[in-house]
Amino acid sequence: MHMFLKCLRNIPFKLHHCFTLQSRSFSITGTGSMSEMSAPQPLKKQRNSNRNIIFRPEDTEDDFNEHACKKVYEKINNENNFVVCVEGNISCGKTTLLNYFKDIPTCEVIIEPVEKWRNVNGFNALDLMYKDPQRWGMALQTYIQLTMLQSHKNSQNAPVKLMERSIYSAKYCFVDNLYKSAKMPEIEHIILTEWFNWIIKTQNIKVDLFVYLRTNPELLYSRIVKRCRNEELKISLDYLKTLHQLHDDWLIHKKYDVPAEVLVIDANSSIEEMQISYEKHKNRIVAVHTS
Ligand code: TTP
Ligand code: MG
Repeated sequence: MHMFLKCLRNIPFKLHHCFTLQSRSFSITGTGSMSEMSAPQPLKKQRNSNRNIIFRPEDTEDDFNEHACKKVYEKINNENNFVVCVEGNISCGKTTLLNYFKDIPTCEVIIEPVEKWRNVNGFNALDLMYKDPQRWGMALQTYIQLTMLQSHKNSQNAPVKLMERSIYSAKYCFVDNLYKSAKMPEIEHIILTEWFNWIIKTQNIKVDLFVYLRTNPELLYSRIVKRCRNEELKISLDYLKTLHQLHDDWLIHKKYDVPAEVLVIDANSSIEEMQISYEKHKNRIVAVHTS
């Protein structure tokens, strides 16, 4: 609690912000930092069902990000738990971004359950899928859909929950790609889609912001070769280009449902340069200033 209050003291308040931690609620209004504020007021809970999609292709990255940032603050103002899903092609740096923010006290980080996919009671479902997608694509994607649902539904223990991927990218990018590339029979695609639609309709999956780490497939290919995850040695540049297009179609061209704002970050730089970019976007992603 002490750490949390210390952290709140440094938040710049242009708007009205509300956070809840465990049973305590705070409402903070004004234009200075919290240290200049009067004692915290009890939180009046408000709900906002507005899920506007705000990206416009003509926006520059900064225009767009400013717009997204305003929406993010409005969400935090209206709902005191905030969920961010970090998206992007294989090896674009999602885990690295999550690790970078994991020590912020107001932030809870959920790393993708890829280790579970590599060990399903002793079976490596990821490896099986790469070796024979026609045979094992359905099994892997069913399991991924389950584990992503579990990550979404885990109780939230901090004001900001930062997740690697979402149930949406598993469906719109990976499941649909298997089907479109004739590696998944139609009946399996229909069944997975029915499952997905039912989950979305009934399970109240909350996402407030997608952070899209957009990276050139050529660069991803060289990173995948370097990091050398055994299962992924079969990945081709063409596969990465197709997935890149699907992420763009979903998060930029909005060809599929995008149930939250999208913040696009160019992720083509070195880790050191990316850290500068994370700092630049920190307030937008985790909605706190700790510096
Ligand atoms: P990613 O979900 O892209 O995770 P990553 O750890 O590789 O990415 P980053 O370096 O940015 O943190 O992929 C993990 C592996 O799982 C990868 O081989 C692709 C595969 N995968 C599927 O086959 N189907 C899916 O639905 C998902 C989400 C991943
Ligand atoms: Mg990862």
